[in-house]
Amino acid sequence: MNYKVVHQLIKKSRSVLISAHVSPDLDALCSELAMAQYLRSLGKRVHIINSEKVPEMYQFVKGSSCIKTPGKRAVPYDVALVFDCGELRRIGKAQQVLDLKKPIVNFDHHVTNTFFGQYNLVKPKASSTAEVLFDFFYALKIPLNKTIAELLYLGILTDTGSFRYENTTSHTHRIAAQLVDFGLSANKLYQKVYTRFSPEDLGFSLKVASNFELLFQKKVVCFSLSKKTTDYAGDRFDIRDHLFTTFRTMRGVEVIVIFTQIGSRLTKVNFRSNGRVNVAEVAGFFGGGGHKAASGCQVRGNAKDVKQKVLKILNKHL
Ligand SMILES: [Mn+2]
Repeated sequence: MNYKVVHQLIKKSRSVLISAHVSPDLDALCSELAMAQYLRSLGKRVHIINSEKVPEMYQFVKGSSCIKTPGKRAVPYDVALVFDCGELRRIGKAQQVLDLKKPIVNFDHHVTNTFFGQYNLVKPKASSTAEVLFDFFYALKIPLNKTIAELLYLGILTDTGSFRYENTTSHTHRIAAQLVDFGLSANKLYQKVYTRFSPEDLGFSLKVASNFELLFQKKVVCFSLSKKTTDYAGDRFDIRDHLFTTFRTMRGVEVIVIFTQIGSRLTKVNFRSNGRVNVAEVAGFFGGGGHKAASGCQVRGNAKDVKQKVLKILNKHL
């Protein structure tokens, strides 16, 4: 890993651009904010520019109000740090502020990463980008503080599904232990992330959940959602996330797949695997990407046709 080279590059720059993927999750946001904290402690000017504003459900994260969306003006910077993106185009509209003459550092953990940076700190075995960033700080003996520890913990907590997914290793737990030692409360952080449904929202989500379909000897749980359903919650909560979390607990289930028709001839497909089936391969077949246990793609066609095509390929991986 080019830790030292990247650190030199950061240290000699005056202004740093930070970005992460569209529809950011907590791993993306918290990695950005943890790095920003460190850079500010070095006296750097930091611009965090994401494609969209921070979703309401993540606005509790300390410092998230400093994250901006691309404006009309160019942002002057010396180096760009991109977090949690398998490909550069995943930063969406933030590409507008990129100056391709300036170096890009790619911090990530997607197996499908394209190594788009001049420097690539990519660890497909890491649970999260927050874990990659922890390793970066650790290797360079950079001291952390409680705020950074909380941010990294949130990234790891959510990308491992609260330390339940296959990407959780002994290394992940050792890092978590070191972070908790900064005096953070695992319970409080858990509550902030997961105890957040209004009675109406939870009722709605459970109603949607009751429309599940079981396929292939009950190994696959399938949902076909309308855009109206996925839009219902706005950015208060992510209904797909809730369905995934709920249905992972069903005995014998290998894969959960959600089809959402997002255009007249465009369907979004999201996969989660309980560990045995590599859903990055299935999404990859349709031009998408992700991780072994969490992936997605967009396929041309209405939900019904896409479902048929995707399930056929998925069946081969069971
Ligand atoms: Mn991630």
